[in-house]
Amino acid sequence: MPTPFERACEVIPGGVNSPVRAFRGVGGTPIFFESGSGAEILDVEGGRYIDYVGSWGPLIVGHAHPRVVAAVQDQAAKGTSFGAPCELETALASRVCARVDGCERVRFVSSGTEATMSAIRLARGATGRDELVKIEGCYHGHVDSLLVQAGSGLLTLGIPGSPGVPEPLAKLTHVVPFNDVAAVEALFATRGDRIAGIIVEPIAGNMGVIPPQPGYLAALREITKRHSALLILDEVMTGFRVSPGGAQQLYDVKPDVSCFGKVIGGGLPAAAYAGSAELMEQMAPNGPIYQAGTLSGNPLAMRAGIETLDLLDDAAYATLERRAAQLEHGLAAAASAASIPLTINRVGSMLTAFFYDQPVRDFGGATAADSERYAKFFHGMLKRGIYLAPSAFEAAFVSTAHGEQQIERTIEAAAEVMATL
Ligand code: KE4
Repeated sequence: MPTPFERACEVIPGGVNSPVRAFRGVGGTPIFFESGSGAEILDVEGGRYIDYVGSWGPLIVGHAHPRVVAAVQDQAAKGTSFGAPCELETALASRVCARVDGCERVRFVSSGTEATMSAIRLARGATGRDELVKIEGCYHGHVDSLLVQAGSGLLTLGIPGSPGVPEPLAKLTHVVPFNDVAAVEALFATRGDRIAGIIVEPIAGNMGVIPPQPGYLAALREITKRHSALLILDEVMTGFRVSPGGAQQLYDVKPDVSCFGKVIGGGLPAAAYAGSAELMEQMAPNGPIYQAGTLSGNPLAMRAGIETLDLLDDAAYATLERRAAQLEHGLAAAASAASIPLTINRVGSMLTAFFYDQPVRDFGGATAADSERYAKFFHGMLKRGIYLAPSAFEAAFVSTAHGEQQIERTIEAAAEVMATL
């Protein structure tokens, strides 16, 4: 009898609809899940796990939150999509504008990739410039212009990060290290008048969690302003997670364009890009810059997003902070007891434990960490009913549904596994 993965591999490339799910980063066979409730998920063989992937960030209030389920069920009974304006879009957009200082207009799309793709088109269209700057190790979805990697040597010109990305397009994107202001200054000194904008995860989450160094985001803001380029903060992961107003509120930096996703859809396909009225009204239909989408602002996703944001009150953020701190401290204590070098980077309810004895402040640090040891840790935890990201270069997410006992159980499991590493 073929396994679920074998059957999937017969009809889906690699058996998965997104590569990171394939367990290539940790080895082994991906688990097929069939249900989730609160902080726990059930696989098709009845295995139960405490879940720290949370669908890669959207499930900040846990799986199948009763209020989210009820809202989606209620909406589904009224029809799933109109392809026409619906007041739910206004309701969610208004919540975003109320929470995020400087957001006066919000355009919904269906994925974080669409949000960042639209944001860079807006930057290019609004400035009339073609070049972009991205940060090494930051991921913004599979946008051609952002699937580029650092060029060779001192050259910052991007080279394709994937076959299918045309070299001439990749060359328009410069790649500089995270937390390196001098590299940005030097780049703008020579090409500032050709750069449309910088896109950055304000807290890196796709090379593992790496917070910005003090002053880094403010420096990006100052340099882009000085060169009339746009600052795009990709808050697809951090938005509404690390604070009510996202990382930009936490670090008091105001971008020209913000990208949101994950939490804003509450587990359904919704994402957005947002900014001032002056800038955003340059998008069609009022402006000439084109972007569109059949299911943009989908009513089901709007309802799930509204319910999720409405559940994220001050008490919820306090709970997220308390539980994530409990996990961080417990993991650190377990590593110390086992004499295992561990660097934990955490901002609010997103964290990464690097098997490394130095601080991790950029891509070089993240890739110097011991990813093989992480793979062993991952499987040891899996055996003990704890589901972590199947990659050393991702974030673990704590939700409001993770209770103290579940965190304690996670820490006990970590202590057992670390003793075997
Ligand atoms: P999506 O197109 O996957 O909705 O969003 C792309 C994206 C944009 N910006 C940031 C900061 C992101 O983290 C992401 C997507 N994150 C990955 C994992 N960290 C999603 C998981 C996957 O690719 O399957």
